[in-house]
Amino acid sequence: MKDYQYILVERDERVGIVTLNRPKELNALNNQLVSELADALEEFDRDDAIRCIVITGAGEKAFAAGADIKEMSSRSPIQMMLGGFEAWSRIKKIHTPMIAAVGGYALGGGCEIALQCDMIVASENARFGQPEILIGVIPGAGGTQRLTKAIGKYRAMEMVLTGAQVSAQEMADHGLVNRVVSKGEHLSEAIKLAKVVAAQAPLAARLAKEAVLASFETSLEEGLEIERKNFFLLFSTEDMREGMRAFIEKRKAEFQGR
Ligand code: CO8
Repeated sequence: MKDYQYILVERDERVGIVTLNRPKELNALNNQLVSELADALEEFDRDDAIRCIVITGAGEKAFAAGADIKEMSSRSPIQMMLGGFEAWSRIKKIHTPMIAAVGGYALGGGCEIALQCDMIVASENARFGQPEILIGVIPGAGGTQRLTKAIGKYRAMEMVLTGAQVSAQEMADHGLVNRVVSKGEHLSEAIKLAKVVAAQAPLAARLAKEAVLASFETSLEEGLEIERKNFFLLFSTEDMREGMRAFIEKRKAEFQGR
């Protein structure tokens, strides 16, 4: 693992954990932090030993309070375009399932990183929001699209047009948060969930993630086609033979990722 300045990277069995680590600035996402995050996610993605990734924020107050406003405030459009924001697009290319463990604020780009994860576990004190309108801009890393697809037009519109923060429980009621847990328990619960995912056949997990995400991009017919092809493809894996044999022999499957 590389030396990182703004993130912490660790492993717990087959789970890779990345902690956004600028707690004094509420883990505000400067360009270097996002680039380090993308590097760490890609490194885990290439690592066969890692089968699920958890992203969390350091400190009690925030997952991340958004892109670094101080860094952005004097930028021109061209500087924004050339200024290292491409790292945000690398996050969506990660094949390994990712879980956001959210405690405190997940605002702006922080909410958008959580939205790029495949599941969200949140503390009861978590607050989600797209407050960009309050500083004269709009979400730029997927908030208008992924949030809308996750919670529907009317709720997303209210969040994006008013900048209002929404509680973890409300987000769970709207289908965006998988689990609301007691304050401070979000990381341990997310790791617990990640270990369940990590125990599955990893190629099946990757192709399952790809198929679910395809539903956001395609017509039903095309999505069903992707699902069917991925289903058939898994019949080429040793883990499929092992999984089905273990079922028949009434024992626990031992998946090798092949
Ligand atoms: N950027 C920079 N610094 C921040 C940010 C931020 N987003 N959020 C908090 N901080 C800093 C504060 O400036 C403060 O620093 P200092 O002590 O040096 O003054 C420190 O963190 C603590 O913050 P507060 O004193 O403000 O703490 P409070 O508890 O009073 O308030 C809030 C917490 C409500 C979270 C408040 O800090 C806040 O409103 N933050 C800004 C939230 C926001 O507007 N986020 C959206 C930013 S824009 C964005 O995310 C766009 C993403 C686009 C990506 C594009 C990809 C191509």
